[in-house]
Amino acid sequence: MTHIGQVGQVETRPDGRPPTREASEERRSERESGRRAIAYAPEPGMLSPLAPWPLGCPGPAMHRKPRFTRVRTTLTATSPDEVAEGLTRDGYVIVEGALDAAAVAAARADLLGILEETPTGRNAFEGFSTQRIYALFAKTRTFDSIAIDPFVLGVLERALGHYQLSAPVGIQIAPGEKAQVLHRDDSVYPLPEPHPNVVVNSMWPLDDFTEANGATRLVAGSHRWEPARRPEVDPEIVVAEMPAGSAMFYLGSLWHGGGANTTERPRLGVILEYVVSWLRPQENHYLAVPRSVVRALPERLQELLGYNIYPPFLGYVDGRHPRSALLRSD
Ligand SMILES: O=C(O)CCC(=O)C(=O)O
Repeated sequence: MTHIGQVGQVETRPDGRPPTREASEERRSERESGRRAIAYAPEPGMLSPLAPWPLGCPGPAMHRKPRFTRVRTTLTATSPDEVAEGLTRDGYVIVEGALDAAAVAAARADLLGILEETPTGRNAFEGFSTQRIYALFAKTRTFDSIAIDPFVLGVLERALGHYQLSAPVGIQIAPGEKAQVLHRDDSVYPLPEPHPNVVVNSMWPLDDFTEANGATRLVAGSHRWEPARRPEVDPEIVVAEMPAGSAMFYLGSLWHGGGANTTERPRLGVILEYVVSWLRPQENHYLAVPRSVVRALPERLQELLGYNIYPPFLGYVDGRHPRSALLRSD
């Protein structure tokens, strides 16, 4: 495939330096008013906003310590059709060379600046040595063109039909971080199993992902498991080792998790998670991304951030298409 995020498509400053963060003033005031991090702090025993099991509970895959057979992945695809076929068959697909080196460098530079002001995780699921950049589209313009790239949208159309962004998050796993509990991204939705695909995630590594630095771990084929099966005993774990600039697509029903980082250097990647338009996205983009920022985005990205309807009229605002809310001054 062609490079998705070529330099020309990534916004740069007039002098060619890495992208500015248009929302930096917004962020500063958000930080000062304490609004930046997710304000919801559940009590132990309550449902975590990020894990479908009570906080303090080890999670479904940890009740019995799994032993892993490690397999390195070699799956690659070059067209949305191939990716869609791979998702159906294996639950995940890697596309190498999706971003060129300059796009990776620009994205890294931008996110590294944001990470300087980003806290580490508050629970084992987020990762106590992991930083997560939530509200990504309020903080960087680096992923605008990637989120709406025709290749990416072609994959989503095939796998989900009508979709929107759910959870766009930068994830930096620092040295010493433990492996994240295996989980399914779509388990936040209380849907009976089996159900059609409702979530597709994409991982954009900005460092080479290796087993040692915490490459994502996947249980290949687990999206086809019978309901209630858990990866408790000898799951065959695929380690998604891939060069920076790759794109990995995986279904929300695939068991997976971030790996442990046993190296001396952090591992940076970005997930752009999408969900069908008839379900609530994980992040509330209306509140996460200021309307002044959304107004300046490409229309397709506005739609993916929720300024759209699921036909015929799910999501209307005052009887109108939600795009009309962007035209109002309030
Ligand atoms: O960072 C990774 O490799 C995966 C993270 C993940 O699955 C998650 O946080 O839900």
